[in-house]
Amino acid sequence: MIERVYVGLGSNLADPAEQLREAIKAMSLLPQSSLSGVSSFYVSDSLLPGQPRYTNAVAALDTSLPPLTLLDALQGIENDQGRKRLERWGPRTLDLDILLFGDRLIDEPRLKVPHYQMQVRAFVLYPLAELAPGIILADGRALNDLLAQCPFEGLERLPS
Ligand code: A4P
Ligand code: MG
Repeated sequence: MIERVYVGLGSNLADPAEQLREAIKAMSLLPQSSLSGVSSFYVSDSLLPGQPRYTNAVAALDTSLPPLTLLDALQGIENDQGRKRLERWGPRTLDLDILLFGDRLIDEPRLKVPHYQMQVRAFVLYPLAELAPGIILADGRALNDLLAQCPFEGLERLPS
């Protein structure tokens, strides 16, 4: 079964936009998968003070990989791009989060989907809306309602 997955990308070190482009190329080479869209890139302040600004985007992937296999593959891409998991929440060259996985609700120790914080993150919701306008999440929430609660303020969309 092929399912549509939305992956959030973020970077705030080592030329973030280039990190995102490399990650997108790597995702396009994943087995049993095809990349079907990439949003604009957006720049915003870190949620945590004292860190460089982040560049974020969302990619759409059609895949028949099972969720944990895809998570392993995405973590492999993070590691290949030099991410050091020294501190949780620390600055990172690349963070790949599975936002939505078809119409699944996943609650496993290593994987929670929909991503637990997406509803409060403009840098996730606005790029997602470019690829999936009007989508209803597996838990019944409407993206449009989440957008209405989450101001665009503070996001800068980079020209493509
Ligand atoms: N995990 C559980 N669910 C998922 C999922 N849906 N997708 C587990 C991916 N991973 C998931 O993640 C920790 C563990 O979460 C993984 O081992 C996986 O099994 P991590 O990537 O190792 O750690 P992290 O990135 O430090 O934590 P997290 O929670 O992903 O960090 P956040 O919440 O993404 O915060 N400001 C702006 N403007 N833009 C940003 O992108 N990002 C952060 C990092 C802070 N501020 C930011 C941004
Ligand atoms: Mg993460």
